[in-house]
Amino acid sequence: MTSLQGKIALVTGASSGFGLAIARTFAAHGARVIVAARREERLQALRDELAARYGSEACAALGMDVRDRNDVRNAFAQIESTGWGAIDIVVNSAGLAAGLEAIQDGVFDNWDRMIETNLNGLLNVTRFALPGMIERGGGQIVQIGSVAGRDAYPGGNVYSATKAAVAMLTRGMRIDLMKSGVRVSNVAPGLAETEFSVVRFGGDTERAKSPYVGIDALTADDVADAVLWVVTRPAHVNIDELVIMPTAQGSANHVHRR
Ligand code: NDP
Ligand code: 8X3
Repeated sequence: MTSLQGKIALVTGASSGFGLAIARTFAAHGARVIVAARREERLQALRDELAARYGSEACAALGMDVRDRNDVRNAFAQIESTGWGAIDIVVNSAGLAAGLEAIQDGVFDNWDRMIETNLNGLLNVTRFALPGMIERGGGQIVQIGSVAGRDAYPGGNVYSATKAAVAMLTRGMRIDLMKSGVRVSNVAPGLAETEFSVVRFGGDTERAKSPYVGIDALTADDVADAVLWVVTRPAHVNIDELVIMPTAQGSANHVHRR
């Protein structure tokens, strides 16, 4: 097992859901975490929380819109200049679904947000993180994919396409990076109750409950636990893909509700 003690981990999407739980879990296991997202007030609160528990060097907060390449470039420059540059682990958790319309009713803005965040955003962060990892002879990138990237479902069209792209990108990265000592993994969860559906349904909190009715959905902590396992394997072990679903979910399309 590889210890996280003293390792530096950058977690995007850390203001909510999986990213938040992953940041807390990593810090609890001794990592120093850089937490990134757009809602900086949430990041500051998380930084204060982790500093109170684990010391002032446990966490750094970094406002960043992953879609904006210059923003990401500047954020990495800031990481470098403040002594947090030797990043060992990146978890690309920033992402979203927007809408659930059939393709013929698709909303262009929603398509753009999903593609720009889930794919371009993940690429931006990964591209700026990799040179340092390669120079240091190792590191790990963990993508948060989805079971939606394995199966299509009604209205999931563009969201599923972004997650299928993440899965294929991870496979391509593995081949490009296998000489470098850098590990790459795709963690693909099923239904998990976070702010994901609130975002998908544009803030409609009632509708956002509907995917989780009659099922014990995954929690963000379940996913953080899986990611912790992925990043604590010995250095010669790469978990290429890890799929995690609620017991009552058989695929992106098959859910047993009570
Ligand atoms: P949440 O909505 O709870 O969290 C999403 C996070 O992404 C937030 O921290 C948000 O922060 C951040 N984010 C969104 N857009 C941007 C952006 N442009 N720049 C920087 N950060 C951004 O959802 P989850 O935690 O559930 O989702 C995390 C990932 O897991 C996503 O990729 C999602 O697709 C995936 N996933 C979710 C599943 C689920 O059922 N919940 C299942 C499978 C995969 P902020 O708004 O502050 O920028
Ligand atoms: C999120 C899971 O099934 O809502 O990626 O698309 S699902």
